Amino acid sequence: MRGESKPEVCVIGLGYIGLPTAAIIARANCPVTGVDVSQQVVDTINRGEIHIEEVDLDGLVQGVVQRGLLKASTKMQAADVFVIAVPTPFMKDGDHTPNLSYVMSAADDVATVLKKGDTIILESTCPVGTTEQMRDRIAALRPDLAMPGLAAGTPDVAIAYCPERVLPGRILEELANNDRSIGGITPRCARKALAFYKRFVRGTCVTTDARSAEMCKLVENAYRDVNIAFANELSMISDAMGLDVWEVIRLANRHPRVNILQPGPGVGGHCIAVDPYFIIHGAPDQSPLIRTGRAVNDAKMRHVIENAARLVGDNPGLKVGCLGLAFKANIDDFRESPARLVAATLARRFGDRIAVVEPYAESLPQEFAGTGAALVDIDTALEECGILIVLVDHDLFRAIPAEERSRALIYDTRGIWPDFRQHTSAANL
Ligand code: SAJ
Repeated sequence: MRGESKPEVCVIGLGYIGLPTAAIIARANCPVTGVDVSQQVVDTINRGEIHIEEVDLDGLVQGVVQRGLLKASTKMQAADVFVIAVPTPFMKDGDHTPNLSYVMSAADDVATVLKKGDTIILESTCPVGTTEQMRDRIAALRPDLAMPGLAAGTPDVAIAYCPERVLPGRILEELANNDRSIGGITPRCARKALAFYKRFVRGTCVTTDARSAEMCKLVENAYRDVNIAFANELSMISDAMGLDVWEVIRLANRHPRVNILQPGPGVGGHCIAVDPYFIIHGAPDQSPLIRTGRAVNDAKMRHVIENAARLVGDNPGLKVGCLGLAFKANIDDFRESPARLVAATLARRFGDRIAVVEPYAESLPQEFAGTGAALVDIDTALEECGILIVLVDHDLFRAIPAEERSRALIYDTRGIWPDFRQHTSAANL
């Protein structure tokens, strides 16, 4: 990459973050190769189509593929800048140990084509220290290249950690406009990564060291998790006391320095419910609050299942409409969703009495198979169901007028129907 010439970029991982990132870099006229392990994903993108739902992403990908700026491949390609955006789940080992195998395998692949002058940027959410671990791994594979922070003198490559902080449904807008933390293994690495992000980010890019940038990403999501836990704890206290939690929060939030988040059926998605464990795993004895936040949000899910099961069990003649499967409003993402878990648990227990309404689903997920539960549209649910359980605050549900749901018993875990809140407290179920 010399002077003002456009760097060739390789984005590894073409999922919810990698594909929009690749497309936005390509829009800035940098030639991008997206690399993914899935041949199907690669073929879809090379046709100018997309495999995920995200506002305006289809048109953008189609445009940059047609202009020859974005192509996809299952094979690693040489480039000037490598952006790694692969998943970092945790292991199902009871300890929530971070699983860095995708990151390290991407690093191994990059090492095969790496050359002097290249920049490697890790974007995946990672435990503190991962970027240095990745550097050490590449150093072992490529002893011919001087790595930053290891040898004296100017290193041959730059390595940085630069997390995204975008919200599903607003990814393209937030990728361009949000501020970013750019953490270099050395200040020189941070400057190299900064020059790259300046090409397509309008938000302020703040440089720091790699470990601080790693922790910053985890802290943002743990902060939100702990704050949602406070709201969820208040909702369970309110249920026990026969109070309307949304009314209490609405009143408290009129204080100029109070801003309580909203309770719900638990916390879902792949970030907020996962990232706090990366902090807990790194400092188990120093993180009781963050650990408790996770426990409270999981307890809220069980609390909702118990309340819903009691309501359904106490009214054996009534059909039940479960409204929503997504992990949050107005998106088509059902992974790690409390709504999906609640609905599936009810389906296993109450079989064909359960009807699920999910405007973003074409069929029910596999765990509903054989339960007798059916996917229905909202009008069918309003006609046939004597019990309605609100699990997701999709706009479609929010807009249902009071008279269309006035005959049903309602359990509104999202607080979208203020006129029916008296039914939501456990004391009234
Ligand atoms: N939720 C509540 N009550 C609230 C807010 C959210 O119950 O008041 C629930 C949602 O229903 C959902 C879960 O929390 O189940 C997570 O939703 P979210 O909107 O808080 O967050 P995500 O997972 O879509 O995106 C988060 C964002 N992080 C922060 O807001 C700190 C986003 O900016 C990050 O980029 C993203 O995680 C990520 O990729 O890490």
